[in-house]
Amino acid sequence: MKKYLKNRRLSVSLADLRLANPTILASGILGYSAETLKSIVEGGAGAVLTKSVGLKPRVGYANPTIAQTSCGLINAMGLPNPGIDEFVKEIREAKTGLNVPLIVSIYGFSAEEYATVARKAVDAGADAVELNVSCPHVRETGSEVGQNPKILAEVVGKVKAAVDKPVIVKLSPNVTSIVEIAEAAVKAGADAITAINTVKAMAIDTETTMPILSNKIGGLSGPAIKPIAVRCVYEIYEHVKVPIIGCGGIVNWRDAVEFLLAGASAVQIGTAVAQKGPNVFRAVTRGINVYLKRKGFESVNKIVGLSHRS
Ligand code: RRO
Repeated sequence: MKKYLKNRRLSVSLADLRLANPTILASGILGYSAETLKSIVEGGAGAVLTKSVGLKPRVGYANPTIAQTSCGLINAMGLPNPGIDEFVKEIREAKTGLNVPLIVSIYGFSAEEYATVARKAVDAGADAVELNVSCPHVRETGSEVGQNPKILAEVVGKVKAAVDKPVIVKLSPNVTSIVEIAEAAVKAGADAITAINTVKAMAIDTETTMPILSNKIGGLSGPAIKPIAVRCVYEIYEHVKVPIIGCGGIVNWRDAVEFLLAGASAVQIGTAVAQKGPNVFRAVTRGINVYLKRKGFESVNKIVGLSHRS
């Protein structure tokens, strides 16, 4: 293991999880295979997250599912996944020899479905589950759960009762008050909050005069959404006590540090991995280490929420 991965300055505790550094592969990037998750760990990630998996297989939307814009990617994949019963094989294989926590992202079309999928993922070896209550464009799941505090509380409560591993809840920015939603999740037992999923968006082809995505509307990711995500983390940090994982547009160490200062205990990297490859984790971690040393901070923890001091 590389020296900086054993560096105490960089290690963080997140709910019950211990990470050698605060960078995590965001859900939805690079699909499902155990092989690709291992390549992300070799790239220096402190933990890995799978794409969202549900009770039954889903093919997702027809192409085009991705639109490249001048300021980021818009996707509407439509939750394609093999279903949890098939996916448990990948979880078991990914766990073999994996020296970082494996978090499985899950979704359902009812609270019971979320709980069943969570239980199967944990039984197969997941170290934690992240509840996708924030996919911006699949009906009757995702943000339809995460925009309604009552339904969200029911989902979180059922999953908490079903598993004995940390339950992380990934929130949508497409709400009036993300603080109200975060509070509902924590009150129902969430061990950590991830902020944020993609921002509802669309792109239109001026030649065909039609929406580019087959689903018309999708979710924007990449640097354009970073200031929105930092604001969400900052607001949530002022109101809830559980750890927050920042997500949205992180490309380099400075972006990551901004999230930590806003109140995140760790960060997820997504779109930048698709564009720069797995070594982005190593580059971001090295940059955080140099920053902490230069500023005289003995650990990542010392800068979490530092921008809130008066
Ligand atoms: O699969 C998707 O289309 C998708 C998901 Br599950 C999500 O959570 N966020 C997103 O932008 N796309």
